[in-house]
Amino acid sequence: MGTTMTRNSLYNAPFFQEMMDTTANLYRLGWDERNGGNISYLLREDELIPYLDVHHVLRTVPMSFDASALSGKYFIVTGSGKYFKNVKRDPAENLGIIRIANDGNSYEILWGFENGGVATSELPTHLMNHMQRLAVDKNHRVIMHCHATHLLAMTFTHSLKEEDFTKTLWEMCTECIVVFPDGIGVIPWIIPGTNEIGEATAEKMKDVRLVLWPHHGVFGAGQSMDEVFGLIETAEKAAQVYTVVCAQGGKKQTITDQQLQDLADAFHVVPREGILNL
Ligand code: 2HA
Ligand code: ZN
Repeated sequence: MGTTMTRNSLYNAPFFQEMMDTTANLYRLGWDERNGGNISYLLREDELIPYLDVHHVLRTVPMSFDASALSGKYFIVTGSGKYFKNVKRDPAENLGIIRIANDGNSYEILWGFENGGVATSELPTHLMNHMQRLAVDKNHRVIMHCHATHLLAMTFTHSLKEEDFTKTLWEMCTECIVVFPDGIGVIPWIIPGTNEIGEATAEKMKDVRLVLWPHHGVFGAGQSMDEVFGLIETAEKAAQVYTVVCAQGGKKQTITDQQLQDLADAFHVVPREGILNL
């Protein structure tokens, strides 16, 4: 590799296109008003090399927690205070590519975050979730946060007990138990952007890929952008159906626990324990 090597435009990289499309979709769906929402996507070095000189560090930014388990790992991340609405128009201002530094207490900006920007205010939760998910799934890659409207609304009107919340979502669309047999986790209300909310969320991520932040939004985890988007979309659709069911006067009949178990068996998934009464 000499100095004459020409690189491909980063804007054509598949992961870059996925970031632009996903932020645009989340905005279009109304789940990321203003600077709401954030995404981080774990990238392999060999995916980046054709597009970026990974030896050229633009800036180093300190962090207030130990992410040494992720040292040397690369992420494309949305920016703090940036609007998903604006990502497609100006990716370099609203997105960044970072590498977790060797000390685990800072990250290096390799591209983007132009004009002094930094990674999302929810970086502690993102990185803690990545560490937790990688510990249980070596193919894990994406953490996504958004303010999905009906899920958020349900945190005002529905029991916040995880078993109750999961059961209601499973009942609202036949697909749900197949898409998230692990159910949904719920943490207490905590100030966003803190290490404390990151730790509480990551603790849940040991067992589930969806975690609800009451009166705020939802976090999803998975192996690809499509998988995580689909996971959040499926739970949000169930919450929307729940909202309509309530508005129509409530359930007259439902998918029974036995039918939910039959679905799980048919699709070879194991439903989280303690939810179905059989
Ligand atoms: O990035 O959504 O939770 C803005 C937020 C904070
Ligand atoms: Zn948020």
